[in-house]
Amino acid sequence: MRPITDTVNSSTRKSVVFPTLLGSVLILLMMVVGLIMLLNQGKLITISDGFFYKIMTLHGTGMIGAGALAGTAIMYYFTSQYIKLSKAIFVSNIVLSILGVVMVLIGIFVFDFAAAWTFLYPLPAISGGMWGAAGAVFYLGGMTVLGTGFLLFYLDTGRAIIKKYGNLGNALGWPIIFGKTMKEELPPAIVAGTMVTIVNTAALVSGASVLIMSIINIFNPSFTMDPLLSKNLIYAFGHIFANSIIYMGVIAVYEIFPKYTGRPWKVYGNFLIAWNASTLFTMIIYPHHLLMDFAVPKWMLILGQVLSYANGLPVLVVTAFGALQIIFRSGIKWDMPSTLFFMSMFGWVMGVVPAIIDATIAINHVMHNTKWVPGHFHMYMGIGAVAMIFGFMYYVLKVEGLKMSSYLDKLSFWVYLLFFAGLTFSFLYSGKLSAPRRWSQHFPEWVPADQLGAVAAIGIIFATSVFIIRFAVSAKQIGTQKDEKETKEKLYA
Ligand code: HEM
Ligand SMILES: [Cu+2]
Repeated sequence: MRPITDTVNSSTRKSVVFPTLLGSVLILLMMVVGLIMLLNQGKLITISDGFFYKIMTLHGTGMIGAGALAGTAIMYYFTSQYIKLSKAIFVSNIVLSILGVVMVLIGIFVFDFAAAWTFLYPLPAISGGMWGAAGAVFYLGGMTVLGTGFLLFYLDTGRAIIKKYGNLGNALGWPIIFGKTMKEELPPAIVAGTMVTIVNTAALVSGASVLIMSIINIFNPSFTMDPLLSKNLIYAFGHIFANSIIYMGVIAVYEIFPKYTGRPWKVYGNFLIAWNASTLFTMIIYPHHLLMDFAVPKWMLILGQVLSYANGLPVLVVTAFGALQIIFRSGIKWDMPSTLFFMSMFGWVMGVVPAIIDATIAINHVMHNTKWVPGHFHMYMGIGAVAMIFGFMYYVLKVEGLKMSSYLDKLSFWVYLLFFAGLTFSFLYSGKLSAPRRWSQHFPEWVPADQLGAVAAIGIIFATSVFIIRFAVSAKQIGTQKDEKETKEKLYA
């Protein structure tokens, strides 16, 4: 069997364990929260509406935050082989994330904040008596602290990339696109990492500006802002930041399949053009969240629709085809990391289909604000992005030569895939029945789909627990081996 190794040093390997584990445990807890929401919508339990909106706020915020934290661990891990990143900054992001999460939790559970992760202005300040200033300030402040940690991380990666490649254009392969050669080696991991660095810096700066303006507005209501501008800033932030989780996860896809197949993944013209296009489009297509806002200029909405088609596809195609080419007749060994990563691409491809449907203005007027919307993003988030995080956990066990699978893990893989497909199907089906999203109470016609979703959630929670326990029991041993040779010997044994 081919040995699977990388050139990540043991200290870096050790430092990704905690954020990956923290991210995945938070994801597990948020899944339980999701189950509670479904049980309530499916009339199997009864929680108050106020509590529903609190946990809905928690679930949306927590999933994206936890996914992004684990995503930065993946990005840090693989790009550290090519650029010199600051471990202190990586750790600061983790510390600030924890602080931010605690503030968000206080805002929600101590002071009853429940305006959803979208914190649309002026809702945080005008809650109709549901929560006071303290709840909003803790929540918005917590988000600002979280965002600051991530911003530091991306500024550091940007610095390290520029140090090695001279500028970000080089790291996006502009010389190669224009037919020149580059003296530095340009791995796909760096191209993807550069894209994420650019788009997330833009996302976090827009997010921070609207968060801070909202906080000022709470303390001083005479300071107001244009609600439509604020919505634009919020969705620019939310759209980009959520999508970046997949783009960070894809870094692992580029790194791992070559190791499994012995075939290198080289950058080439169309690959680079795809990533450059996505860099630009990811930042400007967020108006697809505003298709129902008649006050938005029409040209922006059309741009949102057209470029949404153009956005995800190029990178998806170069990634999915690239992977298939590498895998085809390679004699790849299908174990936990390789199957999870393969599934993640499948989930990503599948999830983009209903997403594109929803980004079509004519259809959006009918489907938007139905459960169709959470249906599509649960598909590429759950079967796509989050599966990449689990794949990464198994990969780290594998390079370390630690025990990685038994029949239980393999069973959990299938349970995860089938039940997550079931969950997303139940959401999409609710959408078809016109069940609105974000409603605590559902009409009897919508209830069976919610109950099906709840059953699916239980399977997902079971499988996810198995993945996490597998990683957690061996976590202490990761990064203790000093010598790469030793790892290899273990792998051959
Ligand atoms: C067991 C797995 C999961 C279950 C049972 C679940 C359940 C739910 C439910 C019931 C909703 C509310 C739907 C509605 O509008 O009526 C929701 C919303 C949401 N979920 Fe999940 N979910 C799961 C996994 C995930 C994952 C993996 C992610 C992302 C990484 C995620 C991100 C979100 C987001 C962003 C929202 C939107 C919240 C909002 O509308 O403000 N969920 N989920
Ligand atoms: Cu979007």
